[in-house]
Amino acid sequence: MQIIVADFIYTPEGFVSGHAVAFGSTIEAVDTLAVLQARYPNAPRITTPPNTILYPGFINTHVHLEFSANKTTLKYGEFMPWLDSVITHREDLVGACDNRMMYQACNTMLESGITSFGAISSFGLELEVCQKSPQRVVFFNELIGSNAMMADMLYGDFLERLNASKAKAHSSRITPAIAIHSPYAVHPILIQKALTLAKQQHLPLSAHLLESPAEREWLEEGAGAFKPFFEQYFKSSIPMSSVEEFIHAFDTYPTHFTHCTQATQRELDYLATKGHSIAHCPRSNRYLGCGRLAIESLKLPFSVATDGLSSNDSLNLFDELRSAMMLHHQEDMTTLANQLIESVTRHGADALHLNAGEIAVGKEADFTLVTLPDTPERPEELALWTILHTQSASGVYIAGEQYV
Ligand code: MCF
Ligand code: FE
Repeated sequence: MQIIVADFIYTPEGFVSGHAVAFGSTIEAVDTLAVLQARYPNAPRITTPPNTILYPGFINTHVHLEFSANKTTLKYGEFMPWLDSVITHREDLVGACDNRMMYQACNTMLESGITSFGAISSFGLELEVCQKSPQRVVFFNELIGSNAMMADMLYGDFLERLNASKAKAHSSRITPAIAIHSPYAVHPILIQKALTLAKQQHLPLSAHLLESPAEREWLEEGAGAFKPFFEQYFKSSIPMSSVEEFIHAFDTYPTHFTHCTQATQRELDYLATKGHSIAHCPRSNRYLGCGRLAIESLKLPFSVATDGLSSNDSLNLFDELRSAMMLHHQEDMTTLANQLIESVTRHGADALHLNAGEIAVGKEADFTLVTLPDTPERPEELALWTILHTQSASGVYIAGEQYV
């Protein structure tokens, strides 16, 4: 048992001062230091620098580690040219991405206070890195493929990867999970099989959804930039699912949908009625020309996430949060900053089925410490100064152990 003291603690009731947290691998108590010292007289005390805020560990719900080698290879600006460049360079990029590079990616996330992340795994190549990384990893095995003739083979390969991640679950902080790539790239037969499995085994589930204008045009009209792409690579010229069919397939299982930048208000409201959530990736959406998710009118929870280096310039969560501040430039600054912090804590934990994301008794002792450069004049601006002034966390704890 240890006791940590900080000038401010981000609790479900808001920022509190004059408090401390007693913890082992989970949080035991949140109270004044005097009360905690009386209750745990032998617990060592951890002090933090002035103007430090104790947050629950931050959660990045959507990242593709296998694409970490990309710097100047993939084409940014518009979705379809990007996707073409992924198809052209995928082998080289994935080949160039070794474990060292993926450790580096995990470490960048750790230094920016990310204690848990959702790894979207296309090939299972990051499994060893995720097993060894100190962070909690929800390992989303990706199911992708539109050719019905190949369905059995693709599903078999997916099951093998899923089982490999299950085998690591006991010796690491990995949770096995499923990612259905998207409505345009996965055959309905495969979608049904994966959904049945996720429901039976209560596995976290995620899917890219309505990311680009081209995706919408293809799903609705079978036209636009996706048409020549599908004709060329898949010898098919009609979409496999409509938007409605795809969305309705998930009705009875809460799913974490990524992007949704091109979803209508009606579709977003429908997703809200079914208990779903959204991974919102501001820089990825900007770099792939996908538009802005109107977070101000969402009725469902969202988490801010980095996506992979395939559509970003860093995996630093503070960079992402600052970008969100710029993208949603019409929002009130302090309100938005508070929403963004909630998105990478409580909402991220809910989306990934983690018992984390809150400084509350019984939750995992995952902490991110942020030290502000000066004394905050107004306490209501703590979230804002956190986002604007921080490049890296001043301390990171996972399961009660210090890593930064
Ligand atoms: O989230 C971004 C953009 N949307 C879709 N896919 C990916 C993203 N970053 C990497 N990807 C991967 C995806 O997992 O790129 C491949 C898939 O393996 C695209 S193939 C349709
Ligand atoms: Fe993605």
